[in-house]
Amino acid sequence: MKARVFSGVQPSGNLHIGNYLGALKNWVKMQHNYESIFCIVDLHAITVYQPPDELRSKIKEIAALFLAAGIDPKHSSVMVQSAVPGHTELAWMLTCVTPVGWLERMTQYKAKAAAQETVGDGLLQYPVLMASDILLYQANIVPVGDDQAQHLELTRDIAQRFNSLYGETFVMPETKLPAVGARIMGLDEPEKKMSKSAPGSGHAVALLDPPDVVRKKIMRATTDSNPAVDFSTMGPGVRNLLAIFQAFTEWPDEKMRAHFTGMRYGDLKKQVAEVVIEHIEPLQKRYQEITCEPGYLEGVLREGAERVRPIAESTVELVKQRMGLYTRS
Ligand code: ATP
Ligand code: LTN
Repeated sequence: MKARVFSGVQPSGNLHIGNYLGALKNWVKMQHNYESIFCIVDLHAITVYQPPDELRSKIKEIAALFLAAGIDPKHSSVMVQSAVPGHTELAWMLTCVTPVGWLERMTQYKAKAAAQETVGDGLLQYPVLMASDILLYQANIVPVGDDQAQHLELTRDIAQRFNSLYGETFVMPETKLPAVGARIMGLDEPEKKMSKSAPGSGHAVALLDPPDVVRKKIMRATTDSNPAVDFSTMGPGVRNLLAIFQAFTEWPDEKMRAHFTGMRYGDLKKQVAEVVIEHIEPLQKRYQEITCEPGYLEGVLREGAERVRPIAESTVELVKQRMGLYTRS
C-alpha cells in the first residue's frame, strides 16, 4: 500500500511564491508516489474574521491554483476541510488530551495573538485542528514550509499522548520540508517570512501577479550595501533572491556560485524576475482555463470529499471506540 500524504493551505490572502516553493511544488512532485490528499483549510481561515462571500470565492480560487500548479485530481484528492465533519469531531477529542501550555508555546499563536486586541479561542486551538486534519487520515508524510514544523511536532506529541492513554491508534506523521525554498522571506523585509497576510504591495509575489508587477516588486526588493553578489558576506535580502532563483530552477550550489558571484544586484534582480515569470506564466494560463470551465472545480471538490470521507469516518469510529464514546457497532 502506498504511504499517504496530507497537506493544506488556508483560503485567505493571495497565494504567493513562498507557498508555491515551500509547499505546492513539493506536492506536485510527490503525488504520483503517494496517495495524496490536498485540503483547503477553511476552518483554519476563520480563526481570523473572513467576510463570507470573500471566503466562498477564495476557496474556489485556491482549489483552482492547486490544479493550475499541477495537482492532478485523478491521482490526488482535492477537498475542502469543512466538507468532511470528521475534522471538527476529531478536533474536540484531541483537544481533551492537549495541555493548554503546549498551545500557548506555539510561536505562530504568540505572534498572531500579540497582533490582536482580543484573542479568539480558535487561534489557540488552531494547531489541534491541524493535528486532527493530519491524524484523521493517518497521514504518513506532511509536506509543508518551515513555519509549520513546530505545529507538526505538536501533532506528533498529541498523537503520542493519545496513543499512550488509549492504546496505539494514530500513525506518527513525518514532516517533509523542501531542500531549498522552505522559508522564502518577504521582499521588502527579508528578516520576516513571506506571508499572505502581511500588508504592503512590495512584500510578496502573488502567483497571479502579472509579469510587469512581478518585475516591479523584485526590482524594488531590499538588498544590502554591497554592490554585487558575494556568497561569503551577502545579507538576507540577496540570500533570499538567490534562494527564489535556486528553488525555481533547481540549479546545484556550484552552478549558482559560478553564475552569480560578482553579479551586480540590478542584473541579479532581472534574472530572478525572469525565472519567476517563466514559471508562473504557464500556471496563470492553466488557472484561466480551469476557472472558465463551468462546474469543473465544484466537481473536483465534491469527488475529493467523497473519496476521503470513508477514511475520516473510520478514524473517528476507531477514536470513539478507544475513548469509550458511543459508536454505531
Ligand atoms: P498566513 O500569512 O495567512 O499565515 P501563509 O502565507 O503562511 O499565510 P499558509 O496557508 O499558512 O500561508 O501556508 C500554506 C503553506 O505554505 C504551508 O505549508 C506553509 O508552510 C507554506 N509557506 C507559507 N509561507 C511560506 C514561505 N514564506 N516560505 C515557504 N513556505 C511557506
Ligand atoms: N496551518 C497550516 C495549514 C494547515 C495544514 C494542515 C498544513 C492546516 N492543516 C495540515 C499541513 C497539514 C498553514 O500553512 N498555516
